[in-house]
Amino acid sequence: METQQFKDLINEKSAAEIEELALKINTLMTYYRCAMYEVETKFKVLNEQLSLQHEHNPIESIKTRIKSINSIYEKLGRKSLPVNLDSIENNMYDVAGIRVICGFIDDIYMLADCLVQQDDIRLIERKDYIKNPKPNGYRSLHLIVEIPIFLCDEKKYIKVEVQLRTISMESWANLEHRLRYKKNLSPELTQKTEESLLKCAENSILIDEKMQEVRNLIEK
Ligand code: 0O2
Repeated sequence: METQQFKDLINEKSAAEIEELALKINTLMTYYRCAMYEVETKFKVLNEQLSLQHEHNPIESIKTRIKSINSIYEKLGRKSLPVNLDSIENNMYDVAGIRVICGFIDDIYMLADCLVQQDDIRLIERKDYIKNPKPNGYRSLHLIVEIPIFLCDEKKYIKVEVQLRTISMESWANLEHRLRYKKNLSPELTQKTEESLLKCAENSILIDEKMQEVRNLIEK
């Protein structure tokens, strides 16, 4: 698919036009990278400030990633959306992604609130898969935000996807992702795997709840 769509994109274009398109794609990806750094910095600042107030760092770690051009084209194609630069800007919400991993569930909501209250942040979408886990057991808080980046001659709002999770949500999601790509499982084994993953997800909820309880007890 990717190859065909890429061919469509550059079809019948001159070398100069292809070069111009490549430059535009690079520029757009740079905007996404800058926006991702801006959001990452905001979380680092919050972590510093909140660690002074609460005597612990709410953030365990932060991961960032920019979606590859191939994955972007693949997703646009899968969703039957036009494959061009405007379509990326208008229809893709997760080109720039940042994942914030916390020790405790309360910290997730506190950090999310602190972020969206900032006056340069526009909240586009909020999906709470912690209160409403996916049927397979997936949990995380997802935010789509827009943040301005300041260029020489303009201010441009860019979308960034933020995923906030606890350590146990992160390890469950990583393992589930790896197992999902194991091919050639029999239907019986697939069903067993799904059931076991759901059990693991239930146990991971218990771990998060217990950890939160222990912290509440200590902080009282
Ligand atoms: P990657 O490489 O992590 O970016 P869409 O994004 O349009 O496909 P939707 O409903 O808008 O779907 O997004 P959703 O499901 O709220 O969140 C998408 C992202 O959340 C995924 O990105 C994963 O990172 C994560 N995610 C959602 N569901 C699951 C799940 O069941 N298991 C795991 N491990 N991760 C999940 P991508 O694009 O799939 O991949």
